[in-house]
Amino acid sequence: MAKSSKDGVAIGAGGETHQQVGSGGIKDRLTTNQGIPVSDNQNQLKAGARGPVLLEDFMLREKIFHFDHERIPERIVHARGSAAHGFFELYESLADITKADLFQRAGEKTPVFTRFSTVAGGAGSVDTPRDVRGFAVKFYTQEGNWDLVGNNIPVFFIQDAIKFPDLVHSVKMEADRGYPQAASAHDTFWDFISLMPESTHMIMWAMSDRTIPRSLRTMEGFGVHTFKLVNAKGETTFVKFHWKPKQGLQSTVWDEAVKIAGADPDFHRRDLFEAIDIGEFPEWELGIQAFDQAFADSLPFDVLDPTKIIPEEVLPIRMIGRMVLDRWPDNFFAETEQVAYCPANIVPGVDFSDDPLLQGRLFSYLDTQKSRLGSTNFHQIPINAPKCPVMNFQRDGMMQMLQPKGRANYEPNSLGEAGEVTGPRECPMTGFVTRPETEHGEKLRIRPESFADHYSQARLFFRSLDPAEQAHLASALVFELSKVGIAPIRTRMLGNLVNVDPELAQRVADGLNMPLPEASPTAAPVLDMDPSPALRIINGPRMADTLKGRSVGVLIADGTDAAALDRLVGQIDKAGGRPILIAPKIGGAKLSDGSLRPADGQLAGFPSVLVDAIAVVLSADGCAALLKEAAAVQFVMDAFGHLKAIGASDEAQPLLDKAGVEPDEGVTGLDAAFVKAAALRYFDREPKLRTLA
Ligand code: HDE
Repeated sequence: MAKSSKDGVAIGAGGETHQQVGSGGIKDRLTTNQGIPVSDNQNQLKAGARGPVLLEDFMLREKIFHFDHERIPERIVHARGSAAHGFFELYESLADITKADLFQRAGEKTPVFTRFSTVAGGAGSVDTPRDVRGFAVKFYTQEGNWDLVGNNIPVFFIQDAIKFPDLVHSVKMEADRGYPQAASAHDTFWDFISLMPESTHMIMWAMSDRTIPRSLRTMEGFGVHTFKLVNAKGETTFVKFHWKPKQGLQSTVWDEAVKIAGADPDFHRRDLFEAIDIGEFPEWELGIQAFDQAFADSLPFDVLDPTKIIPEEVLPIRMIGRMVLDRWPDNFFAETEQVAYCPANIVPGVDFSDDPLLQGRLFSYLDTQKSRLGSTNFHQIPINAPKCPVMNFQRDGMMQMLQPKGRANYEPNSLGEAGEVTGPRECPMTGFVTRPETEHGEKLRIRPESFADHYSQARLFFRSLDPAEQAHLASALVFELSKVGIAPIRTRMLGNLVNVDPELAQRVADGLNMPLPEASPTAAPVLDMDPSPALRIINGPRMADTLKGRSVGVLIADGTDAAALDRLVGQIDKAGGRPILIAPKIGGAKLSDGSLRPADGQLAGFPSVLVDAIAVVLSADGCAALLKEAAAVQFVMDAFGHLKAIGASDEAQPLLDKAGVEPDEGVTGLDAAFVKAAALRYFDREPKLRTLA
């Protein structure tokens, strides 16, 4: 298969022999795509030094022609993404419930390629809008590629695939004006949502802190739909897939997410790259909730409805393995852009359920790849190619990379030497088998009754959250609906929220300064389910509570105490954190011992939104100078406002005072207490700083 090598030499498909450098050529010589050596890559061919360009300049024409076609259509959704290579390692054999090859042998590693994405924005949009994140994993198993194409939220907006184009049209840039980019805070989205009560549960998640993750490394992933596992005896188990980050869960606060968008539009991409680069490999555990039909029947909702979860407290998650991302792609376009995920890519031992959203997806992804990648042969692109043998009689097509030998391009055939069949053959024993199941019923365009409850789990989610998260959620609704110009849409949304929780609806109505309407009609009674603490980020069982893999911005200036700085940096390193020195000038600051300490970031271009905690290590003179720098005051003010830990030298106190820092648990000296404090955020601080709904 074609590969791209580290040194930038493109190696052709069909073997390692065909290189762009040409046979027997000098390894580093520049050539055209036909292998012709290039003598001048700086000047076009002209008639005279100041004359017109000649049409015969095939080198110019080829180079510009290729450049003109460098872009391919971006994904209609999930256009903006970042990806990495890694592996999945199985903890123990799952042979009792599935015959999938990758789940048979404890300790076995399967290569993966994982792409995270935002949904609404274009490929060039920023990393931190309020948006659902895609979480797509391609497992290159020995029995073919299995794609688990999920999101960082376990439910979806709609129940039926036929509504997907409407949903996506409503959230993307509005049809006439072409804005807003990558934002759900606008009329058409909320118009659609307010008319689609089935979206209410997802809206609770979308307005929660889940959609403003601090890092791709600190979010969960979910397969969303119910799938099936099938064992060697043909027995079926229903299953829901979960990815749980070893780094713990963490989100930003809204004001921070907005500011990151300006300070570093590539914040998540850079974070993933840098984590892998320094060997801090992101890791998730894969868990399953496995259940049978009797269990499914006992639930007050339908497991085929993708707007519902099964709370972990009702059915615990069994961790079955771990995924480690340890290698950045060689080339963004070749891999991250050209990777083609498809929920229909499953392997023997895994199967679909009848979830109507999943069933619709089974068509869409293959179809979309044809427009994006241009050919039915996109599976031959290295990032998409299975790492097991691919043998069949599918032939030809645009961009065919393979050169199959022989006459037989059909089966059955009798073209073998002794008149027997030649070429690959089907195998009823090892091939993918769909388990026979009896289906009957009239052809109908209808939603099942069992999908009618649109509010109980929205209520469950809201009531399960920590009070700080509830306030964020309510405030996000106020923010988004305040951007909606058509007032009746807001009123309709408030009517839906009354069904979720009257108190939430009242808080949002107060935040909008609008009267609370009657509850909108419901198709089924709203249930009070037992809260599920596992749904929380803040104070939940998976909240990030370590400095490992996180960054501390250390503000220094001329005169900073060298010994105190070294001590602090040592402590941060020891805790597994990443100290980032920030000074007024990138060349560094002259410390108390006369040495020049280079900076990692320049204060004006490195606001504190880019780090997880800050330390301010200043001398009295250094502090006096920084009191006149808006960027320094803002650095501290934002860290405080974003509920981060602040460690400071005594001499830095005037800067803290000017930035409005008030003492609390998260404000410390530069001793060991700071490193401990730096692992957390201080949500108790928030009500003192901003009015939340
Ligand atoms: Fe997708 N989705 N989707 N989706 N989706 C695409 O496929 C679609 C849905 C998801 O990193 C597209 O290759 C339909 C749910 C991810 O490349 C497209 C429906 C979930 C990615 C498509 C859904 C997802 C996509 C666009 C409703 C979570 C990015 C480009 C029936 C379980 C994968 C492409 C990547 C991408 C269609 C709903 C996740 C158009 C029709 C539910 C993570 O085929």
